[in-house]
Amino acid sequence: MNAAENIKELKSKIQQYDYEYYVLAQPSISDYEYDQLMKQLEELEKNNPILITSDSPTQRVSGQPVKVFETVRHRYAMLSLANTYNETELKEFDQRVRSGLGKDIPVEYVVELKIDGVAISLLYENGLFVRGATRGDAFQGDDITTNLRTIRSIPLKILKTDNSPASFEVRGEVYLPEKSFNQINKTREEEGENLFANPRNAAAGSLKLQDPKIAASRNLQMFSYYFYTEDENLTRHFHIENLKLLQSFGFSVNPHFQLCKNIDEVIDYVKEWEDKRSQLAYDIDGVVVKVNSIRQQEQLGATAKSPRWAISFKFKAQQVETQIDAITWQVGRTGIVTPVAELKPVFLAGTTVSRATLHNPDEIQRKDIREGDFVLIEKGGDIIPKVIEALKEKRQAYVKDLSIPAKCPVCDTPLVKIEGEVAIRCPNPQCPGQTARRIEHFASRGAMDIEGLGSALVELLVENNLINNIADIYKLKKEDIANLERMGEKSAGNLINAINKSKEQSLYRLIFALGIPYIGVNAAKILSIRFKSLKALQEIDRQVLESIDGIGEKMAESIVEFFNKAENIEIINNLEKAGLNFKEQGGDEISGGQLAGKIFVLTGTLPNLSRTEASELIEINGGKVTSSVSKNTDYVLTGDNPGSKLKKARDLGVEIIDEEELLNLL
Ligand code: 0OX
Repeated sequence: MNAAENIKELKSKIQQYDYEYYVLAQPSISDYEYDQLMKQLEELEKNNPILITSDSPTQRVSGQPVKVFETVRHRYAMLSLANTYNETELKEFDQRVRSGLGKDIPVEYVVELKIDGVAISLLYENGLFVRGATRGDAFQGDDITTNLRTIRSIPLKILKTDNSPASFEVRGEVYLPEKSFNQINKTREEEGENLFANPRNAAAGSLKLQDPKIAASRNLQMFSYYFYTEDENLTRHFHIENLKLLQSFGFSVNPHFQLCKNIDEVIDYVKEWEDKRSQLAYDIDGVVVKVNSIRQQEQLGATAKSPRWAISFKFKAQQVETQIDAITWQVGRTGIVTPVAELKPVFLAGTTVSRATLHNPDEIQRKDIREGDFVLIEKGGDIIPKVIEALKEKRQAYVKDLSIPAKCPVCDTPLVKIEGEVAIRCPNPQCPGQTARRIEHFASRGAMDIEGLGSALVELLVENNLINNIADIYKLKKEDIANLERMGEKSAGNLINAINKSKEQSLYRLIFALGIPYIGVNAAKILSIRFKSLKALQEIDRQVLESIDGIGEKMAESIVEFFNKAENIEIINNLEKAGLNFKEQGGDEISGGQLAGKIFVLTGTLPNLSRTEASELIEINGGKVTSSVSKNTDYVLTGDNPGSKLKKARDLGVEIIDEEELLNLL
């Protein structure tokens, strides 16, 4: 056998073994034998580089790290699913489907588990995986092919079949099994990095990594659940046949799909999985119901947002019972003191939980929660779960009433209760507890994103008097950090690099990072677009702030109060001296909104929004407004009496929208 034949045979063997291992979970050879085959292939390819093809199993991690992902347009819009939450809503969906198709026409449904991951589209040409993208805004997403190629349940080349389609697209969900998620978070904790809140966030973060080598180490997986093709020979008449076709091509299809003759069978399936979900090795957040007949799917069509032939049934958040060992009090960055339930560790939705927030003293009193109580806890989108209720029937006689602290648990300053608010607050701005939380917030991922500066290290730095406020971060020296417990030269060097890198962060992140009470990310974006510099914001008076759409009275008051304090001005001056970016550099910095990367041109008078308001709305949502129409323009927003820009848009075939359509885009 010559090298070419040898390589061909090895590739096909490994492809089959990958399929058995990663898709069927039924390996037929040992890991050792598999590794030997891989080694042989690598060796042969090394000696015959001309014979390396992109579908070779040795080429899953290939290409250089990417700086930015390219935007690609989807062939078929990636619509999202409408949600239902109860039986009645499912029956209403069934009624809508039936009346859409005509009375007495039989309808069958396919039910599938709703995988809680990241929706992805894969494109195949002549049997080869050529491109994969995220959902994005449904019409355009990010090209993340290099990272998707590392996922072993995505075939680089489809398995041999009689029907070799010229071109087709597959939709599916990339997810992270719970075990892998826990491992990733464990490592991140050990290395002082921010933890992922749940497996979905971890999967999304992994897919957006610039380096495919790291993505490959994350053990991402994919379940495929929809098939599109224009190839006449391939179009199956039923969705369930398409799922089987996908399996035969070597895609991993979740095995728990089922055909239902009517909506009652659908409801039975939903109930069955609501109970069984915790047995799975991955998260699901509901069930997806799809009309089985493709013809009927086409007849029903879609609304602007979602198909009319499919719906999701969302499960309630998972709950679990445990016991409160103690209730402790924690000081937040704005001085608010919150009660925290220290729990008997319990496993819930993928992680072991040992603390849960109790929000505020009023909530404890309203729900009558006490130390020693048995409670139900639930996880939302955050890492810290919440206590839903105390199981009063299980309460022991000795459980005592909870006393609300009169003094700050960290600095002993008498606490104050603010008029009209449920919270209690430590009024001492120098409180080390508050300082640590403020610094932690400043460094957090949504703010200045200083990798490695997590809560444990911040506490250590504050305890050792190395930092007393956010500006001190930029005065830290490598030696100061390297001398701390559990830190070495290398991690100290990494931290200094991350701190220096954060100086470039955009203005809205800086405004958010300052931790002005009531100013969240959205308000920070509005302020950065409106005032363009931190110095300008500092000078503004309350009336002007209040007149801005999206900035309420409370926010305006809080901003003015913040900039009136001498200690804050001193910190800001020190941040400026350290060289932080104090200026807004343009709309596209504010990324990640619904209109991310979209270029707009405005013409004419809009019915409700002024020109400035419309521009701000676009920019806050990540879009950019320019003055002249070109082939790069995505949308021309028109109102009454439009100018020549409208004609130019028509000539160039640029999409023309009105105010209502803009609001629909959002
Ligand atoms: C899921 C899931 C999501 C594809 C075409 C219309 C609806 N999260 O598991 N979406 C779909 O179907 C989309 N199916 C699923 N199973």
